[in-house]
Amino acid sequence: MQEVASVKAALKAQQIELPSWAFANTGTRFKVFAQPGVPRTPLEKIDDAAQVQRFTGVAPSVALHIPWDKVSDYGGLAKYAADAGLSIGTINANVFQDDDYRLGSVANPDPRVRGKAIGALLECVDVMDATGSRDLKLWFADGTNYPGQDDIRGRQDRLAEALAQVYERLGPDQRMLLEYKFFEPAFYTTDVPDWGTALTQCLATGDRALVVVDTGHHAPGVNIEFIVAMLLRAGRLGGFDFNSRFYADDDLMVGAADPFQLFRILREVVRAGALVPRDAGGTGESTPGGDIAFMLDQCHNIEPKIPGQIRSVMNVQEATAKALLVDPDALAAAQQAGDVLGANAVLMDAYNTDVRPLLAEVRQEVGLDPDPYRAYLASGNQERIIADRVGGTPASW
Ligand code: RM4
Ligand code: MN
Repeated sequence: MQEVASVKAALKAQQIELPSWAFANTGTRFKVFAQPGVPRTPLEKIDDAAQVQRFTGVAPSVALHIPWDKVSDYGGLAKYAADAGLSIGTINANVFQDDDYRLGSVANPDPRVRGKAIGALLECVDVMDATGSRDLKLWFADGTNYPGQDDIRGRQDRLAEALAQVYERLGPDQRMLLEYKFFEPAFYTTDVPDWGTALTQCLATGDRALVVVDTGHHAPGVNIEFIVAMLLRAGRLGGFDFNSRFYADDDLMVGAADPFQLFRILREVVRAGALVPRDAGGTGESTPGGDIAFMLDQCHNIEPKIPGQIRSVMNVQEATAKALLVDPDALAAAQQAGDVLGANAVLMDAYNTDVRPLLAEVRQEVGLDPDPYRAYLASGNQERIIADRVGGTPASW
């Protein structure tokens, strides 16, 4: 069995990053349902993220999306976050919501549009400099809808050129995270559709170009933990965008659709000793490719947003605790002996453990309420923001 003390230490050292956009009004292409009390400004999004951190204690950073979180003073924004006990996490570049990007951004056939997109990415690096953010996350909506529409290889060349140009601008401690997604909004080819393409582009770009696995960005049935194991082995896993999907890129709460898959993914992370960041204590050690950013990338379209984020963090913690409970010696022995059922049982024993009491203890040991979700509901914050945030324009897509 795993030492309870080391499991607890790892759970206390775990860090999960919150997406600023999770607190905004979001929806499908059919309807965005507005919710009362939604933040009107990036500062109010930080206030909401601070609530999640206040009750969970493992969510100390918030990711921004530019231009959704555009402000005139990024240093001031970072200071505001620091005063709220948070740091600014990953900077997400949005080069998909401008008319110019109809045929793509960095892979667009028009050099003028490519230049504009690269300019937007370089601006994100300025934001990183001003906020102290480490990671630039790139997701491109680029692709084509019809066979013959554009040259598949030419688009890869344009993409490579853009990545190289932006990489060049990064500071020595900054990283580029490249995210893939198999389709949507493009329906025929997508320029970064899978981990093979993302990894190939990263390898050509540089050591600090790493792949991001968004759990919702795969075809049904894809073995995501296998991809995670491969990227970890190559030292090229930069981070996760956690969410769940029943069908496509559903952006539902992580652990809601398939907690077993989440466990299997986190088990590979634990197996690689990559759970907790460098210098954070606990049992993990960093991988050669650098630390892994554990980010949520979700939309709470019909459920309340702060509680949705708290529930998501708790879901990641539960899957992590189970992954930490896998007995590596018993597993290795069973694998070595060719004991198929025995090896599987080691994993399933861990997965089937009710880890909620353990997590309640962990929280109490660091002075938190054992049940962050109920504690938040009882705190009165939801009523307060609903009463306070009247007027203005709620943040939305
Ligand atoms: C994309 C991708 C990005 C996220 C945007 C909102 O599908 O997952 O990570 O920033 O959506
Ligand atoms: Mn994502």
